[in-house]
Amino acid sequence: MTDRQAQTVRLADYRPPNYLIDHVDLTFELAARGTRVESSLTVRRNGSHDESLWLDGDELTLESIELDGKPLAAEQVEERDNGLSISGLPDRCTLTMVCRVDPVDNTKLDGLYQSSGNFCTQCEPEGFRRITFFPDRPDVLSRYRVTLIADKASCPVLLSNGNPVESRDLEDGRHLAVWDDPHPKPSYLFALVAGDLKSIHDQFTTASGRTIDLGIYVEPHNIDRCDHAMRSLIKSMAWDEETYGREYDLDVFNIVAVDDFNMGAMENKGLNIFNSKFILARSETATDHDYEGIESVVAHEYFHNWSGNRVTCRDWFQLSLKEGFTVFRDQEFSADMGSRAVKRIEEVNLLRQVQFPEDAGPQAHPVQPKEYEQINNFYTATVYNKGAEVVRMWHNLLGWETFRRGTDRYFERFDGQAVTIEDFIDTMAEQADFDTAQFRRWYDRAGTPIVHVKKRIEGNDLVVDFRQEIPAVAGQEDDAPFLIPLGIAAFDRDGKPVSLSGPDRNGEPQTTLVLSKTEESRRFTLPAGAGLPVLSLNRGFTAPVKVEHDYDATDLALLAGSDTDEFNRWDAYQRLVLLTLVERIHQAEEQGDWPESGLPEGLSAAFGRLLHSAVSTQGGADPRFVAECLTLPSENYIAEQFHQDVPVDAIHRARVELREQLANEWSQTLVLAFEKLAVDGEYRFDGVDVGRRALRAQVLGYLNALDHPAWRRLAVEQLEEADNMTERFNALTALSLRASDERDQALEAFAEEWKDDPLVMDKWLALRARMVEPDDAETLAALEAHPAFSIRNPNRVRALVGTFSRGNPVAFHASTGSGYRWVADKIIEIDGFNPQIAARMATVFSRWRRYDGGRADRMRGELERMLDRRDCSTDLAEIAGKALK
Ligand code: 0A1
Ligand code: ZN
Repeated sequence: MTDRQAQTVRLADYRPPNYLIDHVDLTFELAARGTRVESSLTVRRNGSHDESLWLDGDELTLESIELDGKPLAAEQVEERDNGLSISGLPDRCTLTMVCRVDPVDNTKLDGLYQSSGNFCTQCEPEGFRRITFFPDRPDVLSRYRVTLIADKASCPVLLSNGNPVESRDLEDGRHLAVWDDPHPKPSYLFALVAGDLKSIHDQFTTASGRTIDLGIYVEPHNIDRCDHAMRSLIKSMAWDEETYGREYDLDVFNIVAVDDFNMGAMENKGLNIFNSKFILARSETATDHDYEGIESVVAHEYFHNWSGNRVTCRDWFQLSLKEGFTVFRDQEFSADMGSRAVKRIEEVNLLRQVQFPEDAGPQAHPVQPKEYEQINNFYTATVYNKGAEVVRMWHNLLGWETFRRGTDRYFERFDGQAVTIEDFIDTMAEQADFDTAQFRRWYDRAGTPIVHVKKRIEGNDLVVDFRQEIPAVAGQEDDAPFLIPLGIAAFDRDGKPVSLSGPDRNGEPQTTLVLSKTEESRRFTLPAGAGLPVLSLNRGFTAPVKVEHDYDATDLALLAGSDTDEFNRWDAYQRLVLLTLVERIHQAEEQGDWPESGLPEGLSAAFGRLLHSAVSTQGGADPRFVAECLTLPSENYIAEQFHQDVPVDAIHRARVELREQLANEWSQTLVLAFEKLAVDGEYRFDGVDVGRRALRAQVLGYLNALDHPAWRRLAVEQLEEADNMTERFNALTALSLRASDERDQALEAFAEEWKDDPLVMDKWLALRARMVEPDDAETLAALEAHPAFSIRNPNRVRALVGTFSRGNPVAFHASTGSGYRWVADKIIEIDGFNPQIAARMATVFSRWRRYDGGRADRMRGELERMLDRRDCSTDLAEIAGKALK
């Protein structure tokens, strides 16, 4: 077995820090090897005690340590492998230390490292201890002054947090810059960047009239790809002032893009560092989807300046305090910038496809986790996205104005402090007229509640029965009910709204029920003579729950066409598709061979209606919304409908077949739509054009699901003629659906054309990863050996290994186990130099128990192989260990 020490950290064990650090003075003499870090900490005893001061440290070489200018007595310092313990300190003192670190060898991309030869840092959550010894916990807030010294020729740019205060040349060819951050901050928000970068600049004038200098720094060859990020930043700054009354608080705001980054981006105070994927865009190389990602991640990091930085987290169990809230804020920003309904659909898709599965498996944890082994493993969809849903419920239950009063109060009360989820809840609860104690369960109990809904007629009344089912997950078994806000409406057989509790101000008969008991019924009086209506439930996805209701295809088709809630119209259509697919798969299982089934009438008609609505000249539907509807549920989401023995191959087959049937039936209309939706003129990233391109991509995909040279020609023409990556890549994707010479030539030409552009090649790698056939070891080996791939770069790993394991279920789950083996091999290799990424990749094995015996055994075997290594990281060990428990 291993010699690793799994240490569980528990929320219940939280103790305030016994020393505080008011000021931190740092001087860096940067070098690829042997960077010298001098730190001077003003230490203050917190309370009255005689305990030692603990300073975290990881892979550091300590050269010297002094107390108030004198060497520390040897018996006062105890160096352990994870830090320093210092005893016998006065109430106040200054500790000065010199450490050495080797950025060039830092393959974990955590702490101070190099990306393309430039120096950069990542400190959240526990990277600062890899730079210098420090009480590396978010409840120690300090003012930082940072001096950077580096060779001027190779590092002309020197950046850190706060405002620039000095810069000058030194005599030895080096230069120096001093940065001062007046806002006390936890160490995880520290950052520095030094390197050969080019920048674009703009300004923003705040509501109170201060001018902020904005800069975006990138490697010189990317300088023509920064404009969209800058526009996004300026929009975010304006939005946070208008929406939340939050102004920016330093003289400068800088963003740096780096190619090697474990996550999306990081909100370091005044110096956000980004994965270049979320900054760089020009229309020739980035897709609409990339443009949207950039807009929302730039906003997310910017919004953290208040929700995260000014008001920060007491400890890492409070991570969702900043992440859930900030995701909610960035979601609303994006909704305001584009289509609200489409944004909501995307959010719910992510929740259902990533968070619900996480919440149903061995990695399930509450929005506020109660314990962890490796905090890096808790940057999850639950903490981020379910956390955002919980904030959204606060918003929906309180109403915008009251919610805003609550957030004002929260920012005012806790400005400059490190606080807890409890503090947020208490502040919001002051404004609330519902049972906030019961609402708190959303933070404490893992698992997705299921709401079973039944309807019946009693006399003239419609009676709706609700039953909450709270599934047992990851050791949590209590089934006390949640407080669930559930949007509901009813429609008659002609699709007309039926008044439930009297029309509200909009004349809309919908209402939001607040469910709070395990079983409860609601009674509504119906208009005389009304029959049993069709229910529209959880409208707009008011609660992150699963709704179980006995819908038949007729009900769903009716809602798909008539629901006044756009989100639920989409949801009804998706349910209708799922119903058809699941039925076919069950039939196949029962019959023992594949059923000959025609295209169901209702589904076909709904498909045609949607398509027509998008091309009709008068009052047509938003093409973007139609594109979302026509997107078939992913194989993974279909798999979620099966609890045991997931029929991987049947799911694939059913989905492919249905796509062909729909395309066959509607090919004329699809071709018409393809022509009508053409976008003229120069590329514009705006709602109208993005929507047209999105629907056109779906249409081209359906057409190319058919084996027809004419439709392939449409794709090849688009690939050759379009001047933007969105349309070119959509064409390539459509071609990739079937084997053909055109496909092979196009893939090869594309790779040749973009071989020097890593972000574009990531798209290509991901597309290729999706196309790999089961047991095709040769292709996997070729992709791995392809010059575009590098196992050291997280973006490349996500593109190839991530997409193969999550986006190609048939090959990943090949019954021989070849897919599992290949992915596990990669994970083990990656674990040797970047455990965070290895652990993330490994979560795809978590739910092995849902697969048939042979597959389950093989997946379990791979988890054991990952775990049973002497040098398995604690990151990977936590994930694999939980999966095997
Ligand atoms: N706070 C960042 C996410 C982040 C977390 C960890 C990182 O490195 C291990 C990097 C970024 C955000 O929410 O954007
Ligand atoms: Zn965040």
